[in-house]
Amino acid sequence: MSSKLFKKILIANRGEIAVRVIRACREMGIESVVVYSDADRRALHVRKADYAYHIGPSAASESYLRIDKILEVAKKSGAEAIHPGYGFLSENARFARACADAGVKFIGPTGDAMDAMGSKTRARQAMAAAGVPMVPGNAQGLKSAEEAETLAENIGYPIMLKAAAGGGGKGMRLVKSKDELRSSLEAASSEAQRSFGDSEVYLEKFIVNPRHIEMQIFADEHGNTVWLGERECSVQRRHQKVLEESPSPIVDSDMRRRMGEVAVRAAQACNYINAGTIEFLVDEQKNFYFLEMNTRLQVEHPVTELVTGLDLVQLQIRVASGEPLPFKQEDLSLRGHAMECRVYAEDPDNQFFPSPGRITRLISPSGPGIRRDSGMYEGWTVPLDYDPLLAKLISYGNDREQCIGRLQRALYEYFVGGIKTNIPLFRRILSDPDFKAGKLHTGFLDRLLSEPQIPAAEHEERTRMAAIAAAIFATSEPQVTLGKPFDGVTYTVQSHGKQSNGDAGNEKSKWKSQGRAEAMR
Ligand code: MV4
Repeated sequence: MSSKLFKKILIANRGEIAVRVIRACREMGIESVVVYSDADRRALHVRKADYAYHIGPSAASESYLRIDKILEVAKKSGAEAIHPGYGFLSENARFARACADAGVKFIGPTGDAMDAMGSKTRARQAMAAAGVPMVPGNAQGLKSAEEAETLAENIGYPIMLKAAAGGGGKGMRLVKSKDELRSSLEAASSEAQRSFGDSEVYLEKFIVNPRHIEMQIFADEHGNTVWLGERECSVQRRHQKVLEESPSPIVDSDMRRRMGEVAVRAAQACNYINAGTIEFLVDEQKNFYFLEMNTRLQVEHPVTELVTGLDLVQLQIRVASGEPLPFKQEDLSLRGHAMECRVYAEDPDNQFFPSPGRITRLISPSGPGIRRDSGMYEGWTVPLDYDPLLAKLISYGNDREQCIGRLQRALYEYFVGGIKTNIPLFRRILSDPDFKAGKLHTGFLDRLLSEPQIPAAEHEERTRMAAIAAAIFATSEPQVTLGKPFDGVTYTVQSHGKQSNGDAGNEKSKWKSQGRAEAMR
């Protein structure tokens, strides 16, 4: 089977995803080549790869987005295939075609499949033809305000205007009544023109408090397409995902199979190959509607890996080298629960401003059910030039409760010094009653962030008191539990018999108590 596999792969990306692909290559006995910019001379992916080539200045437009430079490195290094990761050139149809023209295999779908899904109106037309359920609306660009008024009247307000070329909420407008329609149409259309160079706007019924749930699919070059379960991605801020999990707390096996079959049909409708994701909006009655397709491996792929037991990056490489999928739909089973926190270099106490700088101290969690996909290391300086995703902390458990418990525990172990990260935000999310009950929608995080939180000073004071109390009690009691000082976390101290014999002056036991007190923080 492995005789046809590539010998050398170029990774056209950086950060944790470049490291993730290097790991897959190494496990498969494939050599890895990476590219890097000025800002990334000391980046982790450069240190971990077998070969690294400098391709230009820090600005992505002068380095990671330069098709010519990347293909030149492919040629020079003798790489037979390119993995694009996510972001950068991963969904660029021109790049996929340029790779094909240069005789380098693009590890992903064809440029034609990307184009078919790139425009939302075109995707809606193709999905309608394939019988994929969609939010009521139109599939052509709006030609006039009169046309928009007639369509909106038929669908019923509130409606949503969306840019055909859109994504990430740009060029999107909620319209509650007819008298807002004209001005919103103008605003959406000029924002679309400014953002995407394409003013085309269409219209959909507005879904109240939707969930964002997506289905992973995989297709080989031999006509086999499978679905690999869903990811619940409703915990978002400004259209940026913050936490994802699989399975979704509201999807049962029947709904999962129906969503999976629809997703496979959607993929087949555009002759899709390799890893892809169908995004759905799910309303409060659990109806699901096609939203868009992501034609790449996604940031949150690890949660699917953990519940399926598959290595999606290795599977991408195998499929790109022409191998058939090594299983059928009926061979797959989903087990347990997985959850991912996206650790960003940003300050949740200061409007999530980016927090670049040197990582002076790094203490990373591990232990049962914990996986970390990280692009940082102690002593490294986080650059300002790129997306601030530092690492992903992923937990796995037999069920959602165990998964959350392990993640909470790992978050308390995590310490990143020198810069601000959003780690404290996850502690808040995971202890929220609605979150724990699985009551999520796309407005969940905005609601949480609008509520007052326990002031940091009070939190620190409680933690400090707990640590001091633990250190004192540790010398006298066999085991002390100090209630719940914060967020439901119990501070427990294990005491050893030998230390509790009143030998307070013993230097060694004093050090040990301090060590434990420190560990409580
Ligand atoms: C919607 C919607 C409600 N109704 N469409 C936002 C980003 C874009 N990809 C789709 N988005 C939405 N489309 C209809 N017809 C609500 C959203 C939406 C949203 C969707 C997914 C994840 C987070 C979101 C946050 C706000 C709004």
